[in-house]
Amino acid sequence: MRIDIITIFPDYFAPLDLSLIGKARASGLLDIRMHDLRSWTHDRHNTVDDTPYGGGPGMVMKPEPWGEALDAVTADAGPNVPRLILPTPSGVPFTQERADRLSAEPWLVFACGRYEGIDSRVAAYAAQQMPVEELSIGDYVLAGGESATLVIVEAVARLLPGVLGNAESAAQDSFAPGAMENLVEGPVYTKPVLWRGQEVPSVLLSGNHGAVERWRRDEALRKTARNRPELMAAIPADHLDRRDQEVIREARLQTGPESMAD
Ligand code: JQB
Repeated sequence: MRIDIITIFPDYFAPLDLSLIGKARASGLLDIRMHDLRSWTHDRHNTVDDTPYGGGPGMVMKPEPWGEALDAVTADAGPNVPRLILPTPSGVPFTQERADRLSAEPWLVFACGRYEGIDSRVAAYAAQQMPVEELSIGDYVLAGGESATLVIVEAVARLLPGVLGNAESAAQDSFAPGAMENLVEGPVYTKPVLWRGQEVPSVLLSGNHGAVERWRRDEALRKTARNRPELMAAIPADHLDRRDQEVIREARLQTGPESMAD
């Protein structure tokens, strides 16, 4: 997969040299290219922002450097067109399902805004040339699109064949299609069996795979009920066996049906 990232802070992406993604790049599985938006400015101060029409606080990114950047980055590929990702707090929620779909794309371009965002004509122009997705990584306000881009690139890259060491792992993640529905992961343990007075739950040492799987599901249900009541509510009733229902009822008695999140 090829990924181009357009930003006024190319240094922000130094982490993409590390770990899984760094290795995938070194091996040629991932071709990530950073571009400094200011290289498509023409004034002495490399200006990328201006005051907002209609007034209001802050600055807005000027369309001209973005237009030139998108033209240049998408030019060197003949008939191939990339998918443009625009991280923005007003975007469609980025989910594991979106990560899966993006991981099947051959070429993604990320446009990282700053200030109060990018002049809206840039997205409209880009949409005439290529598929465009405005995505949000969550309901909080960041200072720019760079950290959101890092999040999306990591979530997508780890799904590429050969990037994750163990091909099994990605399929078993919480939120992965076909994982334990939409349950969060329960607790995990490794050696030593006794650490600072705490023992690993004995069922995990029992060698009884059926019992281990049942216990893991119990713990996942408990943690989901506690931390993510909205995920719990979305599980179809016919996906819950009698033991599931018992575990959930117990979890609700522990904290009460509403105040579970805190
Ligand atoms: C500028 C961004 C996010 C990109 C994602 C997420 O956009 C703004 N609007 C009002 C005030 C401040 C900003 C800052 N800003 C470009 C930009 C924020 C992405 C962003 C995002 N994806 N929160 N914030 N989930």
